[in-house]
Amino acid sequence: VHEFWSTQPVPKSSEEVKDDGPLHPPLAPEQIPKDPYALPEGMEWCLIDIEVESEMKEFHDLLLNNYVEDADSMFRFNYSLEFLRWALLPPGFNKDWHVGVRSSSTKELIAFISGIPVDMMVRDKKIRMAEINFLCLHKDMRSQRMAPLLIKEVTRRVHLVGIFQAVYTVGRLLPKPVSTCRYFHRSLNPKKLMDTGFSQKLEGAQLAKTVSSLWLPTLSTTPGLRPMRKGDVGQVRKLLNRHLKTRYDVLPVFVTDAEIAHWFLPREGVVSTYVVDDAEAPGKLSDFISFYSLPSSVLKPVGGARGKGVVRKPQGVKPQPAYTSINAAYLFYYGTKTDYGVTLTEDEKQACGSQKKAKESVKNRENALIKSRLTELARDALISAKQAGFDVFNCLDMMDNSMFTRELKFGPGDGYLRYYFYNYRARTVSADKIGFVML
Ligand code: JJ1
Repeated sequence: VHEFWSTQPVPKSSEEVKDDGPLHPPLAPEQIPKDPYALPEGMEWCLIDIEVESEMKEFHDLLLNNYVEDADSMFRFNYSLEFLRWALLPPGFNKDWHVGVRSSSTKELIAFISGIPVDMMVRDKKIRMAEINFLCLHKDMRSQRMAPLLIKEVTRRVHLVGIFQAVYTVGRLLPKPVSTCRYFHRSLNPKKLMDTGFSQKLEGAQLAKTVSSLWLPTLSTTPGLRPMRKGDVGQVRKLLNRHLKTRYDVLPVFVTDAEIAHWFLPREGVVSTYVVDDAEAPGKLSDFISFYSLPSSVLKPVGGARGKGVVRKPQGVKPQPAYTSINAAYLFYYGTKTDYGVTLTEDEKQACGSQKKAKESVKNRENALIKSRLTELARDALISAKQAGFDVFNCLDMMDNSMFTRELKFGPGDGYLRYYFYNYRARTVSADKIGFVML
């Protein structure tokens, strides 16, 4: 069934994984092919230099017309140029991992795959991995068995620097996910979402009721909330690493301040990060939250919409304005202090009856505190996103997100995101233990 994946170091779908570890040991240098894999006649490998504007435009164009769509092909991810630079040029990036394929005759870019390095923790083990993303094949090139070649080629290049594990996410089911997460959506501009077919169309009293229930204030409520600045980098690194390590089983480790600066300092139209600058101890941060901007093109524009960002059908009898794009914010990382100093009095310990019960009781109270803190932070993220003109706020049911999605009126989407490792067999991880966000 899986002509390609059955040849790769990934667990079989049928296999029940009992413990964690590599499927094969590191390869010796002589086991790694020196030359790129052979491409079909008429195609050639190339590198996309992310710092060269013209090459970036070609890459951006490939994604714009050919990248990920929802199940009904109504929307397609539309990553901005600035976003792609952010995603592919983190500290320690490797330019050889920005791999393209061109048509030999026209030199048109017809496929792409990328990797960036990441230090991952999988339960108690720290593993240097390649994070593989933006695998994209031109629509005219589908079903020519090209994806396996791109995957093998990027794998070869990753092997050359002594890395033998990778992490990737896919909407579809392949052998074999380490975790399955579901998308959740929070409407910020419900009418536009209905007009574009993103959410179910409502009318009359139902519409009015929904719109008013989704109302948000214009100002955030957490005292001391402000955009992150350079001087916050060190504290954000500590908050984040601590939060990830104490709460989740699969998580990246941010080793340097340069990585934090790269991933979190606000970039207009790309990533927003807010920190909570404690009023009691000015300059000491207690929490932060971030989200990134990833619009989707509307593939089947329908009439009825009015206002900015609309197109008119040429020479129609009646103008049929329609939206061409949905501005979506996606929850990125957050960190909140994890030590709330919850302790039980002697009497309370007695009442618990056992050590185990007492520990559980502390955990429950801590979780209740984290839940209310995160809910307030996430509500402020919704408020900022709405003020910034986003139409919808998306997240997965990963991390501690399920603590606030219901209260903040997120609803489940029809999309899933599955997490996979290459050459690492790991026991299944529940969505709420995934602490690693892919762009
Ligand atoms: O965006 C997604 N679904 C939307 C649109 C569905 C249109 C019909 N198929 C959706 N909308 C409902 C929103 C509603 C708002 C009010 C509350 C209730 C919900 O469900 C989905 C995610 O749900 N997106 C996709 O399917 C895109 C692909 C996701 C896989 C990404 C793979 C990335 C691989 C690279 O790392």
